[in-house]
This record gives sequence, C-alpha cells and structure tokens, in this order.
Amino acid sequence: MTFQVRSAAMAALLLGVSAGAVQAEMAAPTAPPEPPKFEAQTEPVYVNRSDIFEFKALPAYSEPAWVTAFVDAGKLPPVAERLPKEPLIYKAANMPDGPGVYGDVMRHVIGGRPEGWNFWAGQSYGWGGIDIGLVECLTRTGPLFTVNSEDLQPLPNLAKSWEWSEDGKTLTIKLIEGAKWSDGDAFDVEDIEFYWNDVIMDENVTPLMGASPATYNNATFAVVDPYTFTLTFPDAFPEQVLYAMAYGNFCPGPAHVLKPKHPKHGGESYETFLNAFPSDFMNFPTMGAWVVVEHRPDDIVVKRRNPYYWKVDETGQQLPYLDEMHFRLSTWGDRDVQAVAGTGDFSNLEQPENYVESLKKAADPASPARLAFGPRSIGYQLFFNQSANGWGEPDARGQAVRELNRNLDFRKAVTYAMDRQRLGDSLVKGPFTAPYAGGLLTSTSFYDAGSTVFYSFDEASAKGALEAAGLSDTDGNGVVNVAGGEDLTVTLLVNSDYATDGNLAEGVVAMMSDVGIKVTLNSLTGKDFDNARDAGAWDWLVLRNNQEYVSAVQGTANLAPIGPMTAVWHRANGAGEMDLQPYEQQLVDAIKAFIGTRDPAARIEAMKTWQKTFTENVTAVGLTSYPGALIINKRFANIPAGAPIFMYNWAEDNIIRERVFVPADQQIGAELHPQTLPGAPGSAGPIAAN
Ligand code: BQZ
Repeated sequence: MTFQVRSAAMAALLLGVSAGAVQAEMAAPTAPPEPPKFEAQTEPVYVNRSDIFEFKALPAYSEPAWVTAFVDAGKLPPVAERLPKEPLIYKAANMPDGPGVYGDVMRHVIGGRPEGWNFWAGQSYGWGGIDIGLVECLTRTGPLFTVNSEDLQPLPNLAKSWEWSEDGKTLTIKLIEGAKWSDGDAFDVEDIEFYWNDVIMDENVTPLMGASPATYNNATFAVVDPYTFTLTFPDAFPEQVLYAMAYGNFCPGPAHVLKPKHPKHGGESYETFLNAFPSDFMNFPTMGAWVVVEHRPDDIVVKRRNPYYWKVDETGQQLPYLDEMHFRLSTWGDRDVQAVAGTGDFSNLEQPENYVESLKKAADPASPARLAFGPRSIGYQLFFNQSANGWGEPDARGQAVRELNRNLDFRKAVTYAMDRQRLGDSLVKGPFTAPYAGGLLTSTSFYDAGSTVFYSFDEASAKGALEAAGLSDTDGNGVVNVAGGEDLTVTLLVNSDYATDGNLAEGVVAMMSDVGIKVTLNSLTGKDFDNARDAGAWDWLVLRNNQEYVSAVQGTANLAPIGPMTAVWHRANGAGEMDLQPYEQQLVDAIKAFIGTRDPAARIEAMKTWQKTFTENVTAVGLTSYPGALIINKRFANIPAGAPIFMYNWAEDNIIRERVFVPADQQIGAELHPQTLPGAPGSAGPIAAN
C-alpha cells in the first residue's frame, strides 16, 4: 500500500515560507463522528446464566464406546469415577441443536507457535484458541455475550460458587469438588495455593497475560479447606474481581507437576522453571477438554479428548463431543483462507484486507463455511511510551521522545495529523471501518459519546500543536527538530504477524511525515513483539485492543497504571518506580473507583470519567475500529447465534467448543489419532486401549 507523501513543509519551502511559520490555532476537539451503520448479521438469544448450565449429580454417565475399551483394559477408572461429585451440566434447552453425538475434529489454523506449556511462567502456546482450551479458569466470561444485562456476572467454572462477607471485604470461593486433571490427579485448593503464592505473589514469575497482585485488587489469600479459599480486600464488594478470575488471569496450573520445578520447592532456578515443559513435552496435564498429544514444529499441534473432563450434557454424556482438535501452525491470514476454502474449520475474520475475498467465497451457496459479522469490536490504537524514569532503558534519543510523549501538545499534534478515514479506507472500503477516538469502543455497554473527546484530522492544527510543543523545522528539511537540533525521529513498534497492523503502521509513518515527524518502523513477530511491548522497548506502539477496550469489565486493571505492570503504555522502571503524570493519576482513580464498587450508577460515572480523561489527554490515538466476522465450517452444530469474534473473550471461548458437535452423517473422518487417549505427562503421545 503506498501513500502520496504530501509534505506541507516542502510546499511551504517552495513558497519561501518556512514550515515553522505555518502558525495555526488548534481546532477545538469535537464529539466523535457517528460510526457508519453496520448491523451485526445475527443477534444472540439472550438468557440468564442459570439457563446455560448447573452443577449437580446425574444418575448415570456415558462416554464414547471406544473409551470404554480403556476401562475394560484397566487403563481408566469407570466414567462415574472420573467425574466430580457434581459435574457441570450444560442444559439442553440452551444448546442451539440440543445434546450432540461423539466424534470428529475441529481444525484450527493459527499464526502463533507454542514456546512450551508453562503458561504460568509466561510461555505462549501460539494463541488462536490453543491456550483457551488448555487453561481453564475459576470463572468464565466468553459466553456472557448471550447473558441478559441485568444478570451480567461472570459464569462459574472451576469456581463453582462464591459468597461475600457481610462487610463485603472477604470473598469465599468454593471449588468444584472431586474434579481431576487429565492425568487423574485431584484438582483442589493446592493448585490455587501454588498459583497464588508461587506465581502471582512471586515477583520473579510473570504469567503469560501479566496477572499480578494489582489484577486482584491486592487481595490477601487464605486456604479454608481442600475445596475452599478466601480473598480479602481493602475495599468492600470489589465484585469486578470476579472478571479477573476468567481466562487469562486466574487459570491455575497443575501444582503436582509445576511445583517441583519451582525454585521455592526444590526447582533449580526460575529459568529452568520457565523451560521445564518445552513444546515437545506431550500430554501436559490440563483441566481443559483436550490434551496436547502431538506437536510437529511449524506444522501442527494435535489434541485428544481429556477422559477426566468434568463437564457433561443433560443426558449424562461426558464432554467434549469432538474427540480431536487440530491447530495447523501457519499464519493468521491463512486461517481466513483455509476457513472459507473448507480445509480449516474456524476463523476470526479480523483483518479487513481479507474481507472482500472472504465474503465473496462465503456467499457461494456451495461454500463449506458460514460467515457472520458481529459488532464493531475490533479497534487499533497508537500508544505513546509515557515513562520518563527508565522503563525500557531508552537511549538519549528515546528519552527525548518520551519527554515529548508526556507533552499533551505533542500528543495532540499526532492525533490531529491522523486521517482515520484514510487509514480505514486503506484496509477496506465500505461500511466496515470507522474513525476511532480511542478509549472504549462504541460497541461497549459502558461507552458514552458525551464523555469521548475527538480531535479530528487537521494538519494545520497538528503543526500548531507541534509549535506549541516547541518543535519546528529549524533547518527546513521537512522534519521538525528537537532541542539539540537533530531531526525528531520516533520508533514505532508493530506486530508483523498481521497485515493489518503493518498497513496501519505504514499509514502512520506517511501521515507523520506530512507534518514533519520522522517515524521508523520496528516490526517484530510473535513473542519478540510481546516481549518488546512488555519491556517498554519502544517509543510508539500500534496495538490491537485487548478485552478491556471492548468490554470495560474484562481486563479492567489494564485501563490505567494502577499497578507496576497493568497499563501497556506506562509501567514501572527496574526499581519498581512509576512516574505518573497528574492525568494518569486521574485514570488510576477512576479505574480504582470502578473496580472498587458494586453500585451500577457509580460504575457508569467512573467509566465516563475514565473515558473523558483518557481521550481528552490523548493517552492513545484511536486509529480505526471495525466489526469482525466468525467463519465456521457448516458441519458444526451448537454454534450460538450472534457469537462475536471478540467481546469478553475470543470466539474460541464464546462458542463453548466442548459442547459443539458434528452430526454422525456429516463427520469427515479427519482424526489423526482415532480412538486414542492422552498418555502419561511427558510420555511420547497418545495411547491406544490395547
Ligand atoms: C484469536 C486469539 C485467541 C493476543 C492473539 C494474538 C497475540 C496477542 C491475541 C485472535 C489471536 C487471534 O490473537 O488473532 O483472532 O484467535 O488469538 O487467543 O494477537 O499476539 O498477544 O492478545 O489474543
């Protein structure tokens, strides 16, 4: 994609007028433009949480016939002994196609790669749903897109129930009783204790999605009994914390295999703990529905059903229905191509560059896949690194940029210089993209246009703002100069795993050049990008939103620097110090107010305050927002209507894969290890009954 680089500075020079003489008042901020109408193609069927599932004992349970052969061979206990006292039972009435049948496989395609299986020490599994199915968490929020707003609270999961004390400062959490890890080891409070004491509270350990004490309102933890623990908080009724117990945060690992590798429990070092379960370690124990039994690097990861999975349907069939899961190790763009072609089964269509082709292919009645757009829940922002006390260890140039990043006039110059319509059109023409003011997305229930400050595209105002920030092109070469006379050069970190991220970054480079800011791209892939992002090794960052900007209630702690590692744009330096600016402190106060109360009106007000403070101060520059589409192969049943690709979580969680099935007459026989089960942790792969 190319841009005509129109340089006003150059034109001004030709007219004998230095760019610096281009004086301009800054245009007044406005309300954000109304996004083009885009109706989600299917609407969810709204229910209450209790309509989806319950925990209770059934008189009898069943399993795939071929699994019984393992019981007969003495390799497995009978199914009733593999299930908890009261399994989680999915209600038939909430299943779009009712109780299913066993068999078949869901073939994912992902753009990431598994580093290893130690999520708790920060290893990535490659995303794309491979980890969502492997780390089950205390609560669950993905399916909340179907829950009535008046009943909106996280769903129970490994935490079967919870209760607040009278004074609202102690939360007592009851775990599901009698559930087992996929290797048969008991799941109980020992797993929670290890997660809390040796992952969350150990400063030398950072789980993959950065959970820290601040994620849980700095609670204190105590064991009550083998299936009960408490969290005690400084404020009353911080109900928000229940969202912070869903995917990505409170997802306990198998203490029986992790603990011995942890340096506090006899392990050699934090380094060896991190690398204790490399990506060729098979059959790593999980509470999830499927276990990794095969990994061919750069080719495929294969999972087989977990015979101890603790969820059933109302007829007593142990879940999951699907016996096998594939994760073809490719690219994110290829995921779209394979899903519409029918060689893959699932994709979150999230790169607008692929929209037209995918829509064309899916419109064919013979297409193997269904494609349905959801709400405008994908958004990109440009963040400024706002630490000036050493986070990321900048050199002199980088430090000078960070000082500028802390200057509101400089941040205003960047947002005035951003032609968001042009950015969106460069990805895809049509009603999809919308200029995005930054902060909460319009598809969020807490979004309030009246609290959203928008600086519309205006190059003259951009130059005026640069002037106000003390920047002008003193040597007339078209680039403004910093105090020491050098050209202002900014590095822009971008994730090269996605075409969209790269295209937006190139658009930013061109638009900044038009107002005299030189931007150089630092394109990194996968974990290198994640590590650079989290280490603060960047000046500016183009980043696709995480859940907090599309739901407000999931990942809320990340909306402000309330802890040393919460806000992506400002983290603590090596000494743990934070040099927050006054407006950032206001963001912290607003988020603490939001997560510290259960009063709906107070929460709405707190989020309005946050949105106004965030957008007025250009904490980040909103770039573009657009709807994603779920592409699912037509043979799958029990896909909930209106499933968004991204809201409280990604669609891999939202569609509840453990209750998805393929009618017997549509199964494609694509299993790579039919009639096998996971082997012992660390053993070579799947095992047969005989
Ligand atoms: C969805 C998702 C499931 C992470 C990842 C990836 C990482 C980020 C983000 C998305 C991928 C897919 O997103 O793009 O459609 O399948 O995996 O986890 O972008 O690089 O760090 O936050 O979720």
